[in-house]
Amino acid sequence: MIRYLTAGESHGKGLTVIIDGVPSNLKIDERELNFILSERQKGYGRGGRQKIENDRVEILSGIRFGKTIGSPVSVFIKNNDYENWKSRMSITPINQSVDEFLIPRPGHADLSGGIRFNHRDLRNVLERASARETAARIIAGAICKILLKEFNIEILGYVVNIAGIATDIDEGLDIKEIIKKVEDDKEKFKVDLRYPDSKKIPHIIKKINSAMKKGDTLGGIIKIIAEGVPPGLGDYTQWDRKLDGKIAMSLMSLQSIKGVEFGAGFSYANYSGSLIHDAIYYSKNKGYYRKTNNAGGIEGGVTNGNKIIIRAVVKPISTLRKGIDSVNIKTKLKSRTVYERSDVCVVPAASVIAENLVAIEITNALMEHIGCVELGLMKKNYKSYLRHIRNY
Ligand code: EPS
Repeated sequence: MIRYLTAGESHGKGLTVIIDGVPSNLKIDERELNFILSERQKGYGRGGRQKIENDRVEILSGIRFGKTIGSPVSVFIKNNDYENWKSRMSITPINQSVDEFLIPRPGHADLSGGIRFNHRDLRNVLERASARETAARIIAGAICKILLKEFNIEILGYVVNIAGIATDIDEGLDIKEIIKKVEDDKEKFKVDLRYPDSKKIPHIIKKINSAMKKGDTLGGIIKIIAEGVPPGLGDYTQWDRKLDGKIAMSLMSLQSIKGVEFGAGFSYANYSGSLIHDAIYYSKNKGYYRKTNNAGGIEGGVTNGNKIIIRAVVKPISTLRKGIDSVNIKTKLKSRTVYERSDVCVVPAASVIAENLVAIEITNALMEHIGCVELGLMKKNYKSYLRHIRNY
């Protein structure tokens, strides 16, 4: 089972992730991990911080001669910005006063986190609550994605709505086709939105530019799809073993996510059961199959062999240049939030992170099912499981 923990502050020395339970004999190319980090940093509407950072992994353990050895993998990612924050983020006491962060941003963890840990300088909260932490977390997912590729399981996260400009052009397309659209548009518009509908991209760019000018922020909806996932992963027998529950928790823990749905999701409310459930058919060639996939590939917490389809809503981030009404926690006086710097739109970045988080949960379900911690043995067991599916 993959377990992982991250540590590190946004403007501290750097971020660390320890990933426990990675199977042995998996080839890991540092360049692939660095590529994921660079994807996370992209997206039209990102802020100034991404110009300072050039995230790179420093692998500290668990890999030898380019392959995992079954020991915990630990990775460090340096914060370049630390140079500008050395005294304000000093680990040892210093003899000078530093500005305290006293005006909590609505929507951020500032106020609730301050109350929880009894911090009077809310910097202690925001440094850890920041989405910078995802640079470390995404590495756990990237390693899982590399593992899943060995089993022909592919996952893609992309964007289907920014600031209300929505598309369903992706429906029915497979991962390769969506990637092609996204790549073509990147070339055409010279912006990276991970949004597959070229007709609507100019409107989105306009919206982001206008939010930038106004000092505001924008949210949206991301979609994560997984292809090649066999039926039978996950479990219905206990609440904490359900795969959709695990994926939802993982995604809800991603900064700025406020809702997650599978398949038809919230629109299930609008249909009667006879119209929305995916009727089951059988043919000798295909085995069991469905003509629809409203369940989004998971029934009863267990995969059913269809494409896994997940959507999650990303709120507009809570650091606004124009400020929002708040209260100074020292004076208790009405105040506007203070602006240091921020992103305008993090929806594309969220889709990259989400793709990798989903990979972790699918990996765990797969590893639990085929019960091995060595790649070759896992593959052997997987073959026999695929045979079982064909014969069922
Ligand atoms: C982020 C780094 C942060 C923010 C953002 C994401 O850097 P800084 O605070 O120095 O600008 O840009 O963090 C937040 C959205 C947040 O709410 O704190 C990153 O690397 O992803």
